[in-house]
Amino acid sequence: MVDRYRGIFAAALTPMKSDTGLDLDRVGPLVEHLLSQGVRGLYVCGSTGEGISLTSGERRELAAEFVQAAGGRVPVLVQVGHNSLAEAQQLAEHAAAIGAAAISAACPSYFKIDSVERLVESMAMIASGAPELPFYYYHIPSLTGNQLSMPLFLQQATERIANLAGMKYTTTELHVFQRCCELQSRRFEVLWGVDEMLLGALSVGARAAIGSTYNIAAPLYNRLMDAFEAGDWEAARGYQLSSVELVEIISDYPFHGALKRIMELQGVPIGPCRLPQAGLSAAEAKEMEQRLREIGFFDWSR
Ligand code: MN9
Repeated sequence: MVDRYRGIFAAALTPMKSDTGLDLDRVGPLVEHLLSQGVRGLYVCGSTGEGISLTSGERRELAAEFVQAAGGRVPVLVQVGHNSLAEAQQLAEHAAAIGAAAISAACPSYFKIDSVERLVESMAMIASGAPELPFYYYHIPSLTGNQLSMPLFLQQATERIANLAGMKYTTTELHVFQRCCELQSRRFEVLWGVDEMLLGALSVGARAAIGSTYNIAAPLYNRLMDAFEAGDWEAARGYQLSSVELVEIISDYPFHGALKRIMELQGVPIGPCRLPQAGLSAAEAKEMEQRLREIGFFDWSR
Protein backbone atom coordinates (compact mmCIF):
# COMPACT_ATOMS: atom_id res chain seq x y z
CA MET A 1 0.00 0.00 0.00
CA VAL A 2 1.08 3.59 -0.67
CA ASP A 3 0.24 5.10 2.75
CA ARG A 4 2.21 8.29 2.26
CA TYR A 5 0.14 10.41 4.57
CA ARG A 6 -1.07 10.23 8.14
CA GLY A 7 -3.07 12.63 10.26
CA ILE A 8 -5.10 15.67 9.44
CA PHE A 9 -4.47 17.95 6.50
CA ALA A 10 -6.05 21.40 6.39
CA ALA A 11 -8.04 22.18 3.28
CA ALA A 12 -6.45 25.58 3.51
CA LEU A 13 -8.48 28.78 3.39
CA THR A 14 -7.27 31.45 0.99
CA PRO A 15 -6.22 34.76 2.58
CA MET A 16 -7.84 37.71 0.83
CA LYS A 17 -7.60 41.48 1.13
CA SER A 18 -10.67 43.59 1.83
CA ASP A 19 -11.25 43.90 -1.94
CA THR A 20 -11.04 40.06 -2.11
CA GLY A 21 -7.77 40.11 -4.04
CA LEU A 22 -5.24 37.52 -2.84
CA ASP A 23 -3.37 38.46 0.32
CA LEU A 24 -0.17 36.50 -0.17
CA ASP A 25 1.51 38.13 2.83
CA ARG A 26 -0.89 36.34 5.12
CA VAL A 27 -0.12 32.88 3.76
CA GLY A 28 3.07 32.53 5.83
CA PRO A 29 1.42 33.38 9.18
CA LEU A 30 -1.52 31.12 8.29
CA VAL A 31 0.80 28.19 7.58
CA GLU A 32 2.74 28.79 10.83
CA HIS A 33 -0.51 28.83 12.76
CA LEU A 34 -1.79 25.62 11.17
CA LEU A 35 1.50 23.81 11.80
CA SER A 36 1.55 24.99 15.40
CA GLN A 37 -1.93 23.50 15.79
CA GLY A 38 -0.74 20.07 14.62
CA VAL A 39 -1.85 20.03 11.00
CA ARG A 40 0.20 17.43 9.09
CA GLY A 41 -0.34 18.61 5.53
CA LEU A 42 -2.00 21.26 3.38
CA TYR A 43 -4.46 20.98 0.52
CA VAL A 44 -4.60 24.25 -1.42
CA CYS A 45 -6.98 25.66 -4.03
CA GLY A 46 -9.67 23.19 -3.00
CA SER A 47 -13.32 23.85 -2.15
CA THR A 48 -12.47 25.41 1.20
CA GLY A 49 -9.77 27.53 -0.45
CA GLU A 50 -12.22 28.85 -3.05
CA GLY A 51 -9.82 27.48 -5.68
CA ILE A 52 -12.56 27.35 -8.30
CA SER A 53 -13.21 31.09 -7.85
CA LEU A 54 -9.58 32.09 -8.40
CA THR A 55 -8.02 32.92 -11.75
CA SER A 56 -5.38 30.49 -12.96
CA GLY A 57 -2.73 33.13 -12.36
CA GLU A 58 -3.89 33.50 -8.77
CA ARG A 59 -3.94 29.74 -8.31
CA ARG A 60 -0.32 29.55 -9.41
CA GLU A 61 0.76 32.39 -7.12
CA LEU A 62 -1.14 30.99 -4.15
CA ALA A 63 0.17 27.45 -4.56
CA ALA A 64 3.74 28.70 -4.87
CA GLU A 65 3.34 30.81 -1.73
CA PHE A 66 2.00 27.86 0.27
CA VAL A 67 4.79 25.55 -0.89
CA GLN A 68 7.36 28.15 0.03
CA ALA A 69 5.77 28.83 3.42
CA ALA A 70 5.58 25.13 4.25
CA GLY A 71 9.27 24.82 3.40
CA GLY A 72 9.17 21.04 3.18
CA ARG A 73 7.91 20.64 6.76
CA VAL A 74 4.57 19.23 5.62
CA PRO A 75 3.39 18.08 2.19
CA VAL A 76 1.44 20.58 0.11
CA LEU A 77 -1.15 19.06 -2.24
CA VAL A 78 -2.40 21.35 -4.97
CA GLN A 79 -5.93 21.04 -6.34
CA VAL A 80 -5.71 21.72 -10.06
CA GLY A 81 -9.17 20.73 -11.30
CA HIS A 82 -10.80 23.05 -13.83
CA ASN A 83 -13.67 22.93 -16.31
CA SER A 84 -10.99 23.25 -19.01
CA LEU A 85 -8.89 20.10 -18.83
CA ALA A 86 -6.07 21.79 -20.73
CA GLU A 87 -5.97 24.51 -18.09
CA ALA A 88 -5.97 21.87 -15.34
CA GLN A 89 -3.10 20.07 -17.05
CA GLN A 90 -1.08 23.29 -17.10
CA LEU A 91 -1.84 23.93 -13.43
CA ALA A 92 -0.56 20.41 -12.71
CA GLU A 93 2.62 21.16 -14.61
CA HIS A 94 3.06 24.32 -12.58
CA ALA A 95 2.46 22.49 -9.30
CA ALA A 96 5.28 20.12 -10.16
CA ALA A 97 7.58 22.99 -11.09
CA ILE A 98 7.11 24.76 -7.74
CA GLY A 99 7.73 21.63 -5.68
CA ALA A 100 4.25 20.56 -4.61
CA ALA A 101 4.13 17.12 -2.99
CA ALA A 102 1.15 15.95 -5.02
CA ILE A 103 -1.64 17.07 -7.26
CA SER A 104 -5.34 16.48 -6.92
CA ALA A 105 -8.21 17.32 -9.22
CA ALA A 106 -11.97 17.53 -9.07
CA CYS A 107 -13.65 16.69 -12.37
CA PRO A 108 -15.29 19.19 -14.72
CA SER A 109 -18.76 19.97 -13.44
CA TYR A 110 -20.48 22.16 -16.02
CA PHE A 111 -20.53 19.44 -18.63
CA LYS A 112 -21.25 16.28 -16.65
CA ILE A 113 -19.13 13.19 -17.15
CA ASP A 114 -21.39 10.17 -17.28
CA SER A 115 -19.06 7.24 -17.79
CA VAL A 116 -16.16 5.92 -15.76
CA GLU A 117 -14.15 5.58 -18.97
CA ARG A 118 -14.46 9.29 -19.74
CA LEU A 119 -13.71 10.25 -16.19
CA VAL A 120 -10.54 8.13 -16.38
CA GLU A 121 -9.55 9.70 -19.71
CA SER A 122 -10.19 13.21 -18.38
CA MET A 123 -8.17 12.64 -15.22
CA ALA A 124 -5.39 10.97 -17.21
CA MET A 125 -5.06 14.16 -19.19
CA ILE A 126 -4.67 16.25 -16.04
CA ALA A 127 -2.34 13.77 -14.31
CA SER A 128 -0.06 13.72 -17.36
CA GLY A 129 0.77 17.37 -16.64
CA ALA A 130 2.79 16.21 -13.60
CA PRO A 131 3.73 12.58 -14.27
CA GLU A 132 6.33 12.57 -11.49
CA LEU A 133 3.84 13.62 -8.78
CA PRO A 134 1.27 11.40 -7.06
CA PHE A 135 -2.24 12.14 -8.35
CA TYR A 136 -5.32 12.05 -6.13
CA TYR A 137 -8.73 12.26 -7.75
CA TYR A 138 -10.98 14.62 -5.77
CA HIS A 139 -14.36 12.96 -5.35
CA ILE A 140 -16.91 15.51 -4.12
CA PRO A 141 -20.29 14.67 -5.64
CA SER A 142 -22.13 17.35 -3.63
CA LEU A 143 -20.29 19.99 -5.66
CA THR A 144 -19.42 18.30 -8.97
CA GLY A 145 -22.62 16.28 -9.29
CA ASN A 146 -20.50 13.31 -10.32
CA GLN A 147 -21.96 10.14 -8.80
CA LEU A 148 -19.93 7.53 -10.68
CA SER A 149 -18.65 4.44 -8.87
CA MET A 150 -15.32 5.22 -7.21
CA PRO A 151 -14.21 1.57 -6.80
CA LEU A 152 -14.72 1.16 -10.56
CA PHE A 153 -12.91 4.40 -11.25
CA LEU A 154 -9.87 3.35 -9.19
CA GLN A 155 -9.71 -0.03 -10.85
CA GLN A 156 -9.89 1.36 -14.36
CA ALA A 157 -7.74 4.41 -13.69
CA THR A 158 -4.87 2.39 -12.30
CA GLU A 159 -4.30 0.89 -15.73
CA ARG A 160 -4.31 4.25 -17.44
CA ILE A 161 -2.80 6.73 -14.92
CA ALA A 162 0.67 5.64 -13.86
CA ASN A 163 0.90 8.26 -11.11
CA LEU A 164 -2.53 7.52 -9.61
CA ALA A 165 -2.03 7.39 -5.82
CA GLY A 166 -5.62 7.45 -4.63
CA MET A 167 -8.31 10.01 -3.98
CA LYS A 168 -9.75 12.58 -1.65
CA TYR A 169 -13.09 11.08 -0.77
CA THR A 170 -15.65 13.69 0.26
CA THR A 171 -19.00 12.01 0.61
CA THR A 172 -20.70 10.21 3.47
CA GLU A 173 -20.85 6.71 1.96
CA LEU A 174 -18.59 5.05 4.46
CA HIS A 175 -19.06 1.58 3.02
CA VAL A 176 -17.90 2.71 -0.43
CA PHE A 177 -14.94 4.47 1.18
CA GLN A 178 -14.02 1.20 2.89
CA ARG A 179 -14.31 -0.63 -0.40
CA CYS A 180 -11.96 1.88 -2.04
CA CYS A 181 -9.46 1.53 0.84
CA GLU A 182 -9.37 -2.26 0.53
CA LEU A 183 -9.07 -2.52 -3.26
CA GLN A 184 -6.10 -4.45 -4.62
CA SER A 185 -4.64 -5.23 -1.18
CA ARG A 186 -4.97 -1.63 0.02
CA ARG A 187 -3.15 -0.27 -2.98
CA PHE A 188 -4.76 3.17 -2.99
CA GLU A 189 -4.49 5.95 -0.48
CA VAL A 190 -7.97 7.22 0.17
CA LEU A 191 -8.01 10.49 2.05
CA TRP A 192 -11.15 11.08 4.08
CA GLY A 193 -12.99 14.35 3.46
CA VAL A 194 -15.96 14.57 5.84
CA ASP A 195 -14.65 16.01 9.11
CA GLU A 196 -17.81 15.32 11.11
CA MET A 197 -17.47 11.59 10.32
CA LEU A 198 -13.73 11.19 10.90
CA LEU A 199 -14.15 8.57 13.60
CA GLY A 200 -16.28 6.38 11.36
CA ALA A 201 -13.66 6.65 8.63
CA LEU A 202 -10.81 5.77 11.00
CA SER A 203 -12.70 2.69 12.09
CA VAL A 204 -12.85 1.39 8.52
CA GLY A 205 -9.27 2.18 7.60
CA ALA A 206 -8.64 5.91 7.07
CA ARG A 207 -5.12 7.03 7.97
CA ALA A 208 -5.28 10.62 6.76
CA ALA A 209 -8.03 13.17 6.28
CA ILE A 210 -8.34 16.50 4.52
CA GLY A 211 -10.93 19.00 5.63
CA SER A 212 -12.08 22.52 6.26
CA THR A 213 -12.60 22.40 10.01
CA TYR A 214 -8.98 21.26 10.56
CA ASN A 215 -8.19 24.94 9.97
CA ILE A 216 -10.03 25.93 13.12
CA ALA A 217 -9.94 22.90 15.45
CA ALA A 218 -6.90 20.75 14.60
CA PRO A 219 -6.08 19.94 18.25
CA LEU A 220 -9.55 18.48 18.77
CA TYR A 221 -9.13 16.16 15.81
CA ASN A 222 -5.63 15.16 16.88
CA ARG A 223 -7.03 14.22 20.28
CA LEU A 224 -9.69 12.22 18.47
CA MET A 225 -7.06 10.37 16.45
CA ASP A 226 -4.95 9.68 19.55
CA ALA A 227 -7.98 8.36 21.42
CA PHE A 228 -8.81 6.12 18.48
CA GLU A 229 -5.23 4.78 18.37
CA ALA A 230 -5.38 4.12 22.11
CA GLY A 231 -8.69 2.30 21.76
CA ASP A 232 -10.47 4.84 23.95
CA TRP A 233 -13.76 4.85 22.09
CA GLU A 234 -15.69 6.83 24.63
CA ALA A 235 -13.24 9.74 24.47
CA ALA A 236 -13.07 9.50 20.67
CA ARG A 237 -16.86 9.68 20.43
CA GLY A 238 -16.87 12.75 22.68
CA TYR A 239 -14.37 14.56 20.47
CA GLN A 240 -16.32 13.63 17.37
CA LEU A 241 -19.53 14.91 18.91
CA SER A 242 -17.88 18.29 19.48
CA SER A 243 -16.97 18.32 15.79
CA VAL A 244 -20.54 17.42 14.83
CA GLU A 245 -21.83 20.32 16.92
CA LEU A 246 -19.27 22.65 15.38
CA VAL A 247 -20.21 21.71 11.81
CA GLU A 248 -23.89 22.00 12.69
CA ILE A 249 -23.37 25.61 13.75
CA ILE A 250 -21.11 26.65 10.88
CA SER A 251 -23.53 25.11 8.38
CA ASP A 252 -26.23 27.55 9.51
CA TYR A 253 -24.17 30.43 8.05
CA PRO A 254 -22.42 31.10 4.76
CA PHE A 255 -19.74 28.42 5.09
CA HIS A 256 -16.58 30.16 3.87
CA GLY A 257 -17.52 33.40 5.55
CA ALA A 258 -18.05 31.53 8.81
CA LEU A 259 -14.69 29.75 8.65
CA LYS A 260 -12.84 32.96 7.89
CA ARG A 261 -14.63 34.79 10.68
CA ILE A 262 -13.62 32.05 13.13
CA MET A 263 -9.98 32.28 12.01
CA GLU A 264 -10.14 35.97 12.80
CA LEU A 265 -11.58 35.24 16.25
CA GLN A 266 -8.67 32.86 16.77
CA GLY A 267 -6.19 35.64 16.03
CA VAL A 268 -5.36 34.68 12.46
CA PRO A 269 -7.10 37.24 10.26
CA ILE A 270 -7.24 36.13 6.62
CA GLY A 271 -9.86 38.54 5.31
CA PRO A 272 -13.19 37.99 3.61
CA CYS A 273 -14.26 35.49 0.99
CA ARG A 274 -14.99 36.19 -2.64
CA LEU A 275 -18.23 36.11 -4.61
CA PRO A 276 -20.14 33.90 -5.14
CA GLN A 277 -19.44 33.02 -1.50
CA ALA A 278 -20.98 35.30 1.08
CA GLY A 279 -19.73 36.84 4.28
CA LEU A 280 -21.71 37.04 7.51
CA SER A 281 -23.69 40.07 8.54
CA ALA A 282 -22.65 41.65 11.83
CA ALA A 283 -25.69 40.11 13.51
CA GLU A 284 -24.91 36.67 12.13
CA ALA A 285 -21.27 36.93 13.20
CA LYS A 286 -22.32 37.85 16.72
CA GLU A 287 -24.86 35.07 16.93
CA MET A 288 -22.42 32.47 15.59
CA GLU A 289 -19.76 33.50 18.08
CA GLN A 290 -22.27 33.20 20.90
CA ARG A 291 -23.35 29.72 19.77
CA LEU A 292 -19.71 28.60 19.48
CA ARG A 293 -19.09 29.89 22.98
CA GLU A 294 -22.04 27.87 24.26
CA ILE A 295 -20.57 24.60 22.98
CA GLY A 296 -17.15 25.46 24.44
CA PHE A 297 -15.53 25.75 21.03
CA PHE A 298 -12.99 28.37 22.05
CA ASP A 299 -11.69 26.05 24.78
CA TRP A 300 -11.58 22.70 23.01
CA SER A 301 -10.51 23.96 19.59
CA ARG A 302 -7.03 24.74 20.96
O1 MN9 B 1 -13.73 18.63 1.32
C1 MN9 B 1 -15.01 19.70 2.97
N1 MN9 B 1 -16.18 19.58 2.15
C2 MN9 B 1 -16.75 20.61 1.54
C3 MN9 B 1 -13.88 18.95 2.42
O2 MN9 B 1 -16.28 21.72 1.57
C4 MN9 B 1 -18.02 20.34 0.80
C5 MN9 B 1 -15.25 19.17 4.37
O3 MN9 B 1 -14.11 19.40 5.14
C6 MN9 B 1 -16.48 19.82 4.99
O4 MN9 B 1 -16.38 21.21 4.88
C7 MN9 B 1 -16.64 19.46 6.46
C8 MN9 B 1 -17.87 20.12 7.07
O5 MN9 B 1 -19.03 19.58 6.52
O6 MN9 B 1 -16.70 18.10 6.60
